[in-house]
Amino acid sequence: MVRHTDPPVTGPTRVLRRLTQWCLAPLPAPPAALRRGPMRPEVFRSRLRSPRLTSQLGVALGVAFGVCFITGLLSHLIQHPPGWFWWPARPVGLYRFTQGVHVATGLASIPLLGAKLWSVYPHLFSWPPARSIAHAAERAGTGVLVASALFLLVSGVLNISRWYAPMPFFFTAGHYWVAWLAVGGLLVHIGVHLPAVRAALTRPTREPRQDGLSRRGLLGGVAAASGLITLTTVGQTIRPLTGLAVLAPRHPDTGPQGLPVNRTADGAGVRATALDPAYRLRVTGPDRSVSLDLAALNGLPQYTADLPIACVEGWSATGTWTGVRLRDLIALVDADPGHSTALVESLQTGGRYRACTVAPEHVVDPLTLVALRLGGEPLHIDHGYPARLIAPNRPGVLQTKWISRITVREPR
Ligand code: HEM
Ligand SMILES: Nc1nc2c(c(=O)[nH]1)N[C@H]1C(S)=C(S)[C@@H](COP(=O)(O)O)O[C@H]1N2
Ligand SMILES: [Mo]
Repeated sequence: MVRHTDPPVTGPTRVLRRLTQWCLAPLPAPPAALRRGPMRPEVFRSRLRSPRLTSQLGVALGVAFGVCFITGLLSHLIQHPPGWFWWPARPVGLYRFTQGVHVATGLASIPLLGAKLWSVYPHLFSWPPARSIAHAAERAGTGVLVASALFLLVSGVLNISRWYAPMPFFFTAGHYWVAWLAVGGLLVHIGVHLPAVRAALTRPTREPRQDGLSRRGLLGGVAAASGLITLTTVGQTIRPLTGLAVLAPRHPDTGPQGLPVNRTADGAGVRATALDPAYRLRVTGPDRSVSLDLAALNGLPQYTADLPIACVEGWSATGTWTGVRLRDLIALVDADPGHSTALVESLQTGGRYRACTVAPEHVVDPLTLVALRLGGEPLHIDHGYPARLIAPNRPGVLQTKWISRITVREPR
């Protein structure tokens, strides 16, 4: 008779098996030092913590993060459009709305996340820390979710406060990739906990009468905190609420010509070239170019449009802009505006926002202007004198100031 013996296990399989045995083996009791601290039985006394509270906060947070992710992703796609992406020129204020929603839902999430973490943090001290490999993986996933959620809220707030110093990385790239981590973690988290959330939300509650704050009271407090943050910041983009915007980093009516300035002419290093009488705007088409001085630009048909600057940082403000239609400039070099893409470049020689690309939907739109005036006066130098792009439904970073060159490419 032949006896079967398992072949010797080597390499990674052996490591994995060891790890499983280690994880499944009963762990020794936590060290005495910890048992005196947060691992004492009954150390977390609040009767407010319950699966129902955690579930309700979780649903609210999940919705806020979902909206935040979709609006943030949209902003990313508009700024870095892949081939399949199309973004219309109308409605004029759609981006103003979606990015306003992004920043508002992000800010409103802060009290929600605080309360949610408070409701579950005693789990940090449970023993054993993991019951199985699956449980360990689930906890590690939750760790990634918590860390990335905190990162997004903190980096977002630092960015809109224009306090870039604590972020040694490029904000947009860090915020973008961590958003994917958070959403991945969130989907797994929802998958794992959905049955428990369902049960907690459908089970009829008989809450013990207790002194002090009730669950409803706590939820009301969290909702009030979120509401208050929204009310004191959303005025940076909703005009009638501007007076209440005491926590908003930007007020939409402070700045030269009644409009905020993102980067000044001195900051961009363009004061001398912008004021130089030898200034020319050069428009280059596939077959010919024109070079226009300020008098020539002012001699072309002028149009006026009320359009917002909708900064990615969540503030927005409407100005009354007057200037030349981009499509008219493109027609000057015999290109077809409906099928042209325009590269718009600034006098600014460096910097991330010195140039932008204008897709045909925007090029052909009659509201897309190379603006020479704001509120009837020549542009203030900080708003882009002598000429700046202003187009409907577009992030502020794509409204290039101090334009020096337009290069037309056709067909797309
Ligand atoms: C207080 C909270 C938040 C604030 C203040 C905030 C602020 C911002 C700002 C200012 C931008 C524009 C960046 C730029 O284009 O220069 C942005 C983009 C973005 N946000 Fe947030 N955010 C917050 C929370 C979140 C959360 C929770 C998520 C995801 C769940 C998220 C996902 C994104 C994404 C994907 C982008 C696009 C990044 C890119 O253009 O590459 N944000 N956010
Ligand atoms: N050349 C150039 N144009 C630029 C920028 C810049 O840094 N350089 N900043 C952009 C950003 S982020 C915004 S929000 C708008 C703000 O326009 P404003 O300063 O006239 O309000 O200008 C855009 N145009
Ligand atoms: Mo901006």
